[in-house]
Amino acid sequence: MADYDALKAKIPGPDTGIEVKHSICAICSPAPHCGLTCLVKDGKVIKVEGWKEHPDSNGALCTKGLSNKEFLYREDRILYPMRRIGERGEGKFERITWEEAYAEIARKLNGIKETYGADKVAFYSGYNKWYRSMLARFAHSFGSQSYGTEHSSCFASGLMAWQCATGMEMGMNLMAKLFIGWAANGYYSMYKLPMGIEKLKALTGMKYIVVDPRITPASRRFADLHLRPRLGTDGALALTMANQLIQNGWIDKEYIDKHVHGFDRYAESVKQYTLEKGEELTGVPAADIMKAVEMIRDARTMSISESSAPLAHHHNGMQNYRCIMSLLAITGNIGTQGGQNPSESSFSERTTGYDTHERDFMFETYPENVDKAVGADVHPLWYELRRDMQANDLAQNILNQDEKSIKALYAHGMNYRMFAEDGKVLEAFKKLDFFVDVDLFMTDSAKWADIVLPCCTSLERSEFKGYPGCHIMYTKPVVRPLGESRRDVDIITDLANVMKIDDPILCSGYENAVKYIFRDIPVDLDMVMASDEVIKIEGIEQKPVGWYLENGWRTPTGKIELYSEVIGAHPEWGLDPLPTYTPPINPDPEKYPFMLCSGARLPNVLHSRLHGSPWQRSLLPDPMVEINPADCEKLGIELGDDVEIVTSIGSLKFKANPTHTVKEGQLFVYHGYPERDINSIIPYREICDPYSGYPAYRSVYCTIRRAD
Ligand SMILES: Nc1nc2c(c(=O)[nH]1)N[C@H]1C(S)=C(S)[C@@H](COP(=O)(O)OP(=O)(O)OC[C@H]3O[C@@H](n4cnc5c(=O)[nH]c(N)nc54)[C@H](O)[C@@H]3O)O[C@H]1N2
Ligand SMILES: Nc1nc2c(c(=O)[nH]1)N[C@H]1C(S)=C(S)[C@@H](COP(=O)(O)OP(=O)(O)OC[C@H]3O[C@@H](n4cnc5c(=O)[nH]c(N)nc54)[C@H](O)[C@@H]3O)O[C@H]1N2
Ligand SMILES: [Mo]
Repeated sequence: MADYDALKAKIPGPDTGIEVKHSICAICSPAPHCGLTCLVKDGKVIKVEGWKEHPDSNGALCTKGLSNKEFLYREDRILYPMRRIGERGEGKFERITWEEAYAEIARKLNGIKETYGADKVAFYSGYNKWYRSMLARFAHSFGSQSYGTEHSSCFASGLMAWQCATGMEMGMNLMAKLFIGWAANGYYSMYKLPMGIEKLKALTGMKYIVVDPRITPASRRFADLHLRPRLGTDGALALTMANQLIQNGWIDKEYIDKHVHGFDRYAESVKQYTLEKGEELTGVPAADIMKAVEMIRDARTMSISESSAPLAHHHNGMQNYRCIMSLLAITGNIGTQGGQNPSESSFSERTTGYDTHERDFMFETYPENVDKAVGADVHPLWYELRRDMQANDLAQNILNQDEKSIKALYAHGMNYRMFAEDGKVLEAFKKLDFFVDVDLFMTDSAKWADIVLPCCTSLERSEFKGYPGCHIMYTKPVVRPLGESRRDVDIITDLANVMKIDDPILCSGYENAVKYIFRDIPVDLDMVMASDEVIKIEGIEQKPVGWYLENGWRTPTGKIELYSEVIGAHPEWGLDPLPTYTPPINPDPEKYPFMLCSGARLPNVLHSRLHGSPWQRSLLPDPMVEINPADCEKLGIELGDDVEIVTSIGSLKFKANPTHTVKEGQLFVYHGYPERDINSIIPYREICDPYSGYPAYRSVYCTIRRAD
């Protein structure tokens, strides 16, 4: 330690040869993208720590962020463009030049456009966000609506629920008297949120209800009340609470009369959810439901966590979400001080406080007279509200092998293991005429591509990055890109040019595109590009709280819609305009008595990214299933035993991890372990959410037995 301090005191200095440079961590979602201080020697990163002066992360870094060096130098980094020479999936490739790669991609994609139509090419992005506006425009200018992303399983379902209710994206509010952490454990998924909550609880005395079947760090540290419903029954819990609030007159009648559409129909439909029925459906004792209702009555202001995944990953996910958010509508907590308010505008999926022309940039070349985006026929509400591809429907679309089938896939960051029933995705890869994947690593998905292109990490590139409080920065590479790897955005620009796409703005490259996107924002981007600092943009006016209540929401009625007119206008969809509850689907209750939740977050890994990083992997090396000790006793299972989980489409072995943190009858496993791919046994179509198209990763009926 002393040696390190002595070394640090000398930095930067000619005698150490160590330079100090700044960048951002892009391993996890854009919400944090924490600032990094990188120590660089001989052109290599030798250490990464938090950037103390960064206005958003202030020097903090999580375990994932601390492994940026391991991530950058992962052994399977792709260094050159590659062309497949073996069978699909075999992993045999030859090195080619960038020019050869671009020429071949241009020939193949333009050939498919000529023979079958541009709409037979799909464009996809995995979890990464920073290049997405370029990729969407590339797809649209090429002539395809089928641009899709990991939003097909993440974040968009909650957004769609809010689009139905207010027409806008909404954000939670930590200045409420009561906060409900509904399916939220930020300690593992977003460490900055609990840090803020801890401070505010102490400062303002905010009350906190946790709704989570599991005992978690959040429930232990925050919960004034912890409700533990069965997985996927949150809609029933929320409607039971709503019924009590209405029956007891603990709602904001004046606000409802003025601002809420469809209240009478809603009130009528929730009458069936008596306390007894609520307890029966959710497993939460009626007395506890009543305690929560009384806390809402006493609070006056209330906010509820937004859920990108755990509430959405169910057959009834989006409806459950609508049921929960309806509690805010009937208590007068939407668009008010201390309630849920529209999110400050975002750039590149990060809340910033300024409103750019990013969506126009993405959609102004959207092709109209072509086949609709993949999934539009199966999940019409998705298409109505999003206009892009529901990527979960892509495999089936390809396997159908009909006139609507996609022939070629151009992807940045394709990870087939993120999809439920992912064996079908591999089957679909086999059927493609052409498949390109751009990734950092030679992943098990890239091995199925015809051409694999190497991109670079945030430490090797420049990008514009917005932060709350009207901040913007342009990062600088801290080391040269490894091998011949390039920025995703440059690959898209180069291809657009080689393919002769008629779109001068796209073809002029990322920096120019961002200037176009920022054209009405009072900031000189050349100055931002020249600076090493995070810059605050002055002179941006924010809409005052209550503005939308006064001026109308972006819904057909201009009001907060409990009864969605968007859904109501399409009875042929068979979807309910009201927030209603349906139980998760069990194909055979006798055979499948357990409920499986796959994919709650672990602090040390992020999806497929860090299982290959030895340091992170060592923190939880074995794929485990968490199971209640009472269930273990019944089944004769002990810690570390090999057990088998069986669903309607397959079975998989795990090590047993008995724990009181999970409820009886429920099992928790974690996704991302390549050798125990839980998504290989999660059915998709039979149990997916008909509103959003999301997989039901978190409420899969199954059974478990010893694997002797
Ligand atoms: N069972 C189960 N499945 C789930 C979930 C669950 O809870 N349970 N969660 C779902 C959710 S919410 C999400 S968000 C998805 C996430 O799933 P994915 O989108 O698959 O996420 P990753 O595996 O992190 O990233 C995808 C790929 O991007 C590559 N990559 C990393 N950085 C870059 C870059 O800068 N450029 C390019 N081109 N590629 C890069 C990675 O190497 C990886 O191959 O998984 C979903 N799947
Ligand atoms: N370390 C790490 N951080 C991540 C990620 C990662 O992979 N690793 N992924 C990022 C991504 S893409 C996402 S989408 C977010 C997700 O982050 P979060 O939204 O925080 O999601 P989870 O941790 O999956 O789930 C939170 C809690 O919901 C509970 N839960 C699960 N199902 C239900 C249910 O049906 N009802 C209720 N009431 N509770 C339920 C779980 O027990 C869990 O404790 O995390 C992001 N942050
Ligand atoms: Mo996600």
